[in-house]
Amino acid sequence: MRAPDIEPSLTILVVDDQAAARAVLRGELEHARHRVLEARSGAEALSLFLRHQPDLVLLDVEMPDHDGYWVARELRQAEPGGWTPIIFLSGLGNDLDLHRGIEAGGDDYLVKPVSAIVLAAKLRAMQRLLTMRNRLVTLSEELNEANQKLKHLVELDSLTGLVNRGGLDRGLFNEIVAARRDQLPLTLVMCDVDYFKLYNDSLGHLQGDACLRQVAELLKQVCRRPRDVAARYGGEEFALILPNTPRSGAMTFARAFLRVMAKLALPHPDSPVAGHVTVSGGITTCVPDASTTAQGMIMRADEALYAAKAHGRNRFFS
Ligand code: GH3
Ligand code: MG
Ligand code: MG
Ligand code: MG
Ligand code: MG
Repeated sequence: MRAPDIEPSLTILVVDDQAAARAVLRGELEHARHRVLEARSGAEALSLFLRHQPDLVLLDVEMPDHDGYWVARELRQAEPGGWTPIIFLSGLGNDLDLHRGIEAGGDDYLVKPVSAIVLAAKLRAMQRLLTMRNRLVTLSEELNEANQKLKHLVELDSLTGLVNRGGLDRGLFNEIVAARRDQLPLTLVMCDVDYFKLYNDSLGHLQGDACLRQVAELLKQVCRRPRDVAARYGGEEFALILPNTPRSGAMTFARAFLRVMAKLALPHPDSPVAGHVTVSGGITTCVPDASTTAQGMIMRADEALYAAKAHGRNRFFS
C-alpha cells in the first residue's frame, strides 16, 4: 500500500548503523515524498539534528558508538521548549526495551521489521501532533502579542490617552533607577488646571472633559523627547517625567507650555486669573541617590505646585 501523503512532507532524520536498513527506509519515505537525512551513528545523528532541525527522527537502538537511548536523551536536551517526534525502530523487542525508549524521550517504539503500512500510519499520527504543536506555538505567540498590547492599554487613561497613574508610577520608578545609575538629572512636573471646578460649573462636565483632552494634547506636544512621559495623575492633574532634564530645561518646558496654553486660549468665563483656561505647575529636579523615591519627588513637585497656586496661578514654580 502506498503511504498516504496528503499531509505536507517532512524532513526525517533516519538514524541506523546498518546501510541496508537506512536504504529501505529512505525508499519508503521518499516514496511518500518526505526528505531524508541519514546518520550512521549516535554522534552523527546529534550533529545532523542540530544542523538541520528535522521534523521527525527515526532512531535505531543498537549502534556501535552511542545507543539510541543516549541519542534520544541528547536530542531532548538540545531542544528546550521545543519538541521533535522521535520514533524508535529497534531490533530489541521486549517490554523493558520499549520502556527504556519512552523513558529516554521517545514518542513511539516499533520493533523491526516494520511494515511500510505501519510506518506510514505512525508518521501520520505524529504529523497530526506536529500540526497541533504548530497551532499551539502560533496561539501562544498571538497570546503574547495580545498581552503586550493589553499591558500597554492598561496603563493608558481612557479620557485623554495619556499614561495613567499606574503607568506614571512604573515609569517614574524606572527613570529614578536609570538616572541614579547614569548620574543624570531627572525632572518631575506636576500640573493642575486652575479653577477647574468653576469651569465645570459654568460650562458643564462634558465641556470639562473636552478641556482636559486639549490640555493633555498640548502636554504631549510640548514634551517631545521619546523618553518624556506625559501622564494624567488624576482629575485635572497631570504629571510629566522628563529624563535627563536639568532645572533649566524644565523651566524651558514650562515657558513653552504656558505659551501654547495662552495661545490656545480656551474660554473660561469665570476664571479669576484670565479669560481663558490656565494651568499651574510645580517642578522638582534631582540627580537621584539611594534616598530618592517616587513619593518624595511627587511630594516636592506638589509643594512647588501649591506655591505656584498661592502666587497667583498660571505659572510654574520649582
Ligand atoms: P485650583 O485652581 O485650586 O486647582 O482649583 P480647582 O477648581 O481646579 O480645584 P478643585 O480641586 O477644587 O477642583 C477640581 C475639579 O476637577 C473638580 C472636579 O469635578 C473636576 N474634575 C476632576 N476630574 C474630572 C474629569 O475627568 N472631568 C471633568 N469634567 N472634571 C473633572
Ligand atoms: Mg543497529
Ligand atoms: Mg487639583
Ligand atoms: Mg485645579
Ligand atoms: Mg485644588
